Amino acid sequence: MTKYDTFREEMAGRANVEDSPELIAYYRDLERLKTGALWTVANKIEPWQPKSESVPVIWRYRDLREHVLRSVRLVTPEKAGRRVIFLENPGRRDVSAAVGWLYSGLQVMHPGERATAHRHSSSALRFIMEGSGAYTIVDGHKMTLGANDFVLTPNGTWHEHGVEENGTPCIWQDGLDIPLVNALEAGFYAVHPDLHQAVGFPVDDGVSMWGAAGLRAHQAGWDKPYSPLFKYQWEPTYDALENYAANHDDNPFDSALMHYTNPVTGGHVMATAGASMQRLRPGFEGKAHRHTGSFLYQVAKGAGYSIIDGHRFDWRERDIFCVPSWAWHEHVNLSSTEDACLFSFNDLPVMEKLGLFYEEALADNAGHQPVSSQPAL
Ligand code: GTQ
Repeated sequence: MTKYDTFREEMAGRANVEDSPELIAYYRDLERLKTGALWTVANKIEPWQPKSESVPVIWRYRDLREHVLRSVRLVTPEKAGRRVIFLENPGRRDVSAAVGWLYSGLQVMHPGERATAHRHSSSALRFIMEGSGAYTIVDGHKMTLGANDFVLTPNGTWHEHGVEENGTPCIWQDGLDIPLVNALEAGFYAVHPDLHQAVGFPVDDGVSMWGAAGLRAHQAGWDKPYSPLFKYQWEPTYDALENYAANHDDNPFDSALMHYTNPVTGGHVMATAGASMQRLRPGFEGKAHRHTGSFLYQVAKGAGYSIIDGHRFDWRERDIFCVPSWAWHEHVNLSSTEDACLFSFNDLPVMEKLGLFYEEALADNAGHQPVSSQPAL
């Protein structure tokens, strides 16, 4: 844990220049030369500590679901490319981000529908919310998908999604690093020359090659910068969490938290995005901490609430909420008998690789935030 506690909220040593007629004339001259005086912007561009433009938001599934389904009657996947309702953080409308530099949306498909294959320099992931018969094809590997399954479509891979004829309407959450890739001005996009790709391997072959815990197939070789295991199924994930929770003490902030990993490296699943599943034991009341990195959570199981920057957000299954960078947060499982599970994805690989990960626990008030009586946005 890195503690970064040297911030001071005083102006000593910081820019503090008052305007004068001469200075204002000077600034105008500088502006004409496409320049500026640092002391007019220094305090803004070098904040004492991370200052997220994103606000904590909860997207409740009971509000969203009917509108997601409504889009089925309004547009086809062929015309829309992707039939997706994206999540818009009020502080990040300019870049279509759900939080920080992360994009997210809810994609819906009816039985028999499929979207064309494409690839892009953004990395993508999906978390299945409801329905049966959904599949995705990633570089010729077809995977069947059910509720709470987690799937990768890493940057540069051809991918397409669909729902089998005998399936039911399917909804899943997409997560992508589109805002980050665009901020870095590195966004490429291509449609597959044949519009669809051939399935080149047995269905779900990746799970049998890479998905066995602690074992690696003799023939397996991999040199790409993302996990070769594209699909992480719910049942083994939940089993692992239950087993871990039964044999280890609670983490004070996260109860039992496990990260989806690249089986080759043990590290994050993709170069720019990490993902986790956590189990909050019955009655768990987490303490508050904060760290850099942006997080989007989906409630995979149960009900509870999170306090994020002093606002309480009550959640239940399928709700999605975000925790902006450096926002205090603590999670609570309301049930004294049932566990609650939170899926989340994040930009931690980026923060870690760039040496920008910082974390601290709330020291005051026994580690809990005071809760505002004002509603969140
Ligand atoms: O399926 O790759 O929600 O490219 C937004 C952009 C999904 C996708 C989205 C995308 C995709």
